Amino acid sequence: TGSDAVIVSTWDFGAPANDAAFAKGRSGGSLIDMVEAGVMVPEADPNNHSVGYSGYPDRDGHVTLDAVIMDDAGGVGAVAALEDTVHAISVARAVMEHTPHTFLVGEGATRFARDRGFPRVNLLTPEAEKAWRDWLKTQNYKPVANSETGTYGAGRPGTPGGALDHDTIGMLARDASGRMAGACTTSGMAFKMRGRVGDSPQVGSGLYVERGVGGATSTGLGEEVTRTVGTARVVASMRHGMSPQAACEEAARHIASLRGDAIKGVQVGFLAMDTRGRIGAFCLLPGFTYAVTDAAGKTRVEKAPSLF
Ligand code: SD4
Repeated sequence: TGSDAVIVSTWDFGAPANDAAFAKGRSGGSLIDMVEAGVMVPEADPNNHSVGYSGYPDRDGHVTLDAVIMDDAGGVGAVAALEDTVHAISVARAVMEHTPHTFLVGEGATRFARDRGFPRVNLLTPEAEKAWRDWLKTQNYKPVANSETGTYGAGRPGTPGGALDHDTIGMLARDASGRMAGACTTSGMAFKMRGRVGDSPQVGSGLYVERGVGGATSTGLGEEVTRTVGTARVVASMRHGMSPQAACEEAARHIASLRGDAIKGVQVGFLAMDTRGRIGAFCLLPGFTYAVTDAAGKTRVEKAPSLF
């Protein structure tokens, strides 16, 4: 039914992340502990080329990470263009908890990570470097829809699960009283311009959580989400009475009507959960999957309906 969902996250690789988040909650962790622990799973996964370690680099060969973490009491921390650090989400959490700010970027974010004791790690694996060198030959910058799903990370540029990956994990968690938190982390679009920041680390675009209402997260081509502040829109619709499902559909339709031909072949997916555990998911193109964990800790992967 979905009415008892406690954790949701984007894509099929969200399933093990949900399980880690659920286990963290079981062992007494807070909602923030849960979403952090959850998204750390794909961040550290060498087979996932779109989040954290082994992410595909920008066009200059640097792996740069974007992440945000948010509770429902105004707590927010984010980083963008973070380098040489595996767990961007934990650095985002440190921004929230140990600085007067909400968002650090680039060199300052990376220096902050070192100051907080996060180890310096080269994120560019030989495999990702090879994909980048292959990409340099053609420099085709067209994103591949749904490159996140299925055999993610297994392929070559231009193949499903291969390249021009722009993928992300966004996660929402709630407790029995309806309090919520969320996290979103990504290495962004493969072979992006240096300095490019997507939707993922931006509050209201990649993630939004509001006390008493619910939360939403997004995936896909970030530019199409930031144009419309997509997840703030989803949550606003929920605040005004729409179901999470109707709210996700409305936000996707809005992008489509605003952008017309410009979003042909472009994927955007929204995933939402309200404080009661009702979920919604909708995307532009078929293929967006998400993972749902219920109150008993059982996790399943679902396919979101699509506009096209
Ligand atoms: C971005 N939205 O950087 C992210 C990428 C993504 O699935 O979600 N990929 O544009």
